[in-house]
This record gives sequence, C-alpha cells and structure tokens, in this order.
Amino acid sequence: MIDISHYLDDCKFILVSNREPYEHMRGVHGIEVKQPAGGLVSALDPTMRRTHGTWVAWGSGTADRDVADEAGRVAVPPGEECYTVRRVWLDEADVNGYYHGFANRALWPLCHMLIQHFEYRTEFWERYRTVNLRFAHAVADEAERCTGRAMAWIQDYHFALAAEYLRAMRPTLFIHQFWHIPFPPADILRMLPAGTHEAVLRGLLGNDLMEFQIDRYAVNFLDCVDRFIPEARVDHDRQCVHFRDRIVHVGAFPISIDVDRFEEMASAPGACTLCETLRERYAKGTRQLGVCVDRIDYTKGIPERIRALETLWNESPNMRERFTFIFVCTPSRTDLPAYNALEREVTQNVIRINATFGTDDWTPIVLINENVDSDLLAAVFRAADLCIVSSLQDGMNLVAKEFVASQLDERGVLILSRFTGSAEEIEGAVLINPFNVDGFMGGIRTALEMSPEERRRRMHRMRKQLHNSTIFDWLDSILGRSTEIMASQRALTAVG
Ligand code: GDG
Repeated sequence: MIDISHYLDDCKFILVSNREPYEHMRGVHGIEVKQPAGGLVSALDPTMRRTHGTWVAWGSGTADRDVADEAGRVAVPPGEECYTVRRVWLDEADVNGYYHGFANRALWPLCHMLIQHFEYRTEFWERYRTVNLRFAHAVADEAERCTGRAMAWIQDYHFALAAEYLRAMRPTLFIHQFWHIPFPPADILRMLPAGTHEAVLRGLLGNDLMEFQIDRYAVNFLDCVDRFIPEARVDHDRQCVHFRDRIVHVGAFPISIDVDRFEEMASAPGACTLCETLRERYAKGTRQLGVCVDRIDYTKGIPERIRALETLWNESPNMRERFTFIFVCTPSRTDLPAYNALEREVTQNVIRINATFGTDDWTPIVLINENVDSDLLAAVFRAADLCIVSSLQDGMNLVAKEFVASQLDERGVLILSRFTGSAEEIEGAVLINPFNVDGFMGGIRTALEMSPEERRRRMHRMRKQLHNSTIFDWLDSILGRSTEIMASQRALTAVG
C-alpha cells in the first residue's frame, strides 16, 4: 500500500465512480454494510482512508438513504469514519438510461469495437447527460466545502461528460480521469450520432489529464480529437491537446493488482489444501488443469474459447482426457438481454461438450456459474497448469495478472489474447488471436506440451515484471503525474 497524502499536500481528494465502496442494505438483522468485491475498491479504500477525502458514487444500496444526511453524505468505514461517501441518487429511469442504456449498450460495445452490440437511443443519451450533470454538481459541492484546493479523479466511461460540466462550475479545479476500457479509433467513435461523438470528446477534454491503460488507446483518443474537434490543437508528440486556453495532457497508465494480497491468499493454509484437493481431483497423473475466470460478457471471448476447446477435442482425440478446464463465469449485467443470451449459450455449449466427450473418469469443462470468493480464486489460480484469457478486446484484463501473482509454484502457462492491454505489458505468455480457431488450438497445444523448465522460466519472468508494476505503482504514477501538472499550472498562473 502507498501513502498518497504527500502528493496531495493540502489538496482535498475527491474520487468519482459509478459504484460505491460501501453499500448499506436492509437485511433481516437491520442495516448491513457490504463492500463490493473488486480490485478498484480494495486498492482505493485504504488510500481514501488515509486521505480523508470524499468518494462520490451512485447510492445503490437499499438502506443508503437511511444513513446518509440531506446531501447524501455518510462517513465510512462504519465505526472508523475515515472518509466521506457522497451518494448521488438515481431513480429507475436514470439507471436504465444512463447506466444500462448509454454506458453499457452504446459506449461499452463501441469502445470494444464490437459494433454488432451497439445500440443508441436518444433517451439513453439524454439520461446520461442528466446523470453526468448531477454527479458534476455533487463534486462541485464537495470542492466548495473545503477551504483549500481540491483534486477530482473521475473513473471510467460512465462519466464521459462530467469533467466538462465540472470545469464550467469550478474552472480552476484539477480534474483527471482514468478510462478503464479501450478507446476506439475515429471510424468507430463516429457511429455515435453527429453531435454526440463530439460531445463525448469535448466532455473528456474538460480534464487536465486523461489517463488510458496503454498507449494505443491514448493515440486513438488524440486521433479522434484531431479529426472531430476543429477548435482543438493536438500535439501528437507531446501527447497533449490545446483546448479553450488550457492544455489537456494524455497518457498511458497501465492498471495492475495488489500482488502481495494475491500471494498471501494463494499461500494461506486453506488455499494450499484446496490446491491439493483440486490437483488430486482434476490433475492426476499427466492430466493438466486449466482455469479461466470472467464476468459473462461478450467482450471476454467465452464462446470463442469453447469453440477452440471443442474443435481441439473433436479433431484430436488424443487431446481428450489430457486436461480439464474449470470455467468460473460470473453472472454480470443480467438486466441486459445480450448478457442473458450469452449465459444461456455458454451453459448449453458446456453441457453439449461434456455429454459428447466426457467419460466416467473425465469431465472436460467444470462450469461454475456464480461469484467465487477471491481467496478461493487465488487457490484455483495456484493449482492450475494453464489459464486462458481470450478477450476479443479488453482494456487491461486483471485476471491475467491475478493468475501470474497466484502462481507461487511457477508451473502454469498463461494463454493470453493479443487484444488485451495485458498482452502489451506482460512478456512470457503464449499469445493467441481468439478469432483464429486454428491458432487458438495451436496455443493450447503449445501450453500443454511446454516443458516444466520453460514454464518456470516464463512464469518467473512474468512474476518479476508484475512485482515491479502493482496497483500501488499505478496509483503512484498517476498521482505523481497529476501533481507535476498541477505544479506547472500554478507556476504559469504565478507568472501570468
Ligand atoms: C474493466 C476493464 C480492466 C471475476 N469473477 C469473479 C471475480 N472476478 C474478478 C476478477 C478480476 C475482475 O473481476 C475482472 O477484471 P477484468 O480486468 O478482467 O475485467 P472487467 O471487469 O471488464 O474490468 C478491464 C479493468 O476494468 C480494470 O481497469 O482491466 O479491461 O474491462 O479482478 O478476478 N472475483 C471474485 N469472484 C468471481 O467470481 N472474487
């Protein structure tokens, strides 16, 4: 963990995300507090505790209103009260339009270039604007409450317009934004109606610093601005945009995981026992154990992975019984029809494959269709000989890094889609193109046949890299860059 307070000096830290770090829920025993699982919350909650800042987010818990004040503020964590959560209230129509609608049915597929899933409705867009404005008001109010300076850090594609709105309310506030998913090339972005794609770009140009996972997405963003925003001047070499008398800096800041936490989980006594049980059950003798973990999402390439496995077992009978795959497929965005259809398709295909190839002694795919505790995941990652990440597009993909962090015995091979941010960072994986079924099968064969020495060499290298690039390094580099820019802005103002 890092202490970021030295970056902030006297500056108040305001974090903005769609999901909140603590949800108050009505339960049978009264109000219960839930902390959603996820890398971002587990990395940023300890950080927020030290900064005593404010986390602005959608108040989604059933008892959230009961514990918040009139402005939607509540001190967290319960009993410790280190920082404030400022809840923004959304009704059902807001959630449908802003979140399920524009964010998840329009921006999500476009940014992943999976345009067959792209849906645009004017109503979605209108709601997205209203909700972004509401969040901007909440942040502006938080900035107003502090006597000194403030810094707002916005997370993700749910808030493409918030920075511009906020800039209009608080012109001197330092605002930056991390975009967790890919940023598409101009020809894809312009599938948003005329006026809308420009509005998205102008919205993001409200930031002082725009942060992407990898350089390619930063370059796409700059190209889009160059092409669609005539009043902006793009400096491709310095990766910045001169816009409305300001400079918007752009850069790549690859996100990572809390590596120590995964190592600890994977080495806990319970994990060691589970690891042995899994190997005894699924990886006896020369049989190998594979694992994959995804939210059920069409970007993750789950049908493509199933197709590669099925074709391999079909065309190469000697590959049957060689390995068993544990598929952890966590239900996600179940309010959207495309996600439900995908879940059904995955289940049906797995049932068919197991019925076709399975024997008394061998189940080809073990499907786990529910959320699994992180410490169990770490144990499964440790037990595995192979892990497949086959995303069609993925901003970064943390599963790849979690697998590497949990591989304490350095026996596993990572089979990784070229179209993930991770593939541009991690050296040592077997890279595949999930659209190319023959190449995909080749990747699986290579992994299965790799010698223990080669596996260890590759995994060792990846683990070393990962230790030098944890989620705390990510935080450190973003805040370091932000304070640098803030200092140069102050110097300019002083001269002016
Ligand atoms: C977005 C971007 C980017 C999944 N099932 C379970 C579970 N998970 C955890 C994984 C991992 C996380 O969810 C998924 O992270 P990813 O990075 O793979 O993907 P997205 O959710 O699409 O995240 C992505 C990320 O933001 C961060 O910037 O890398 O590109 O799309 O941590 O382990 N965790 C538990 N049980 C499950 O069943 N505990």
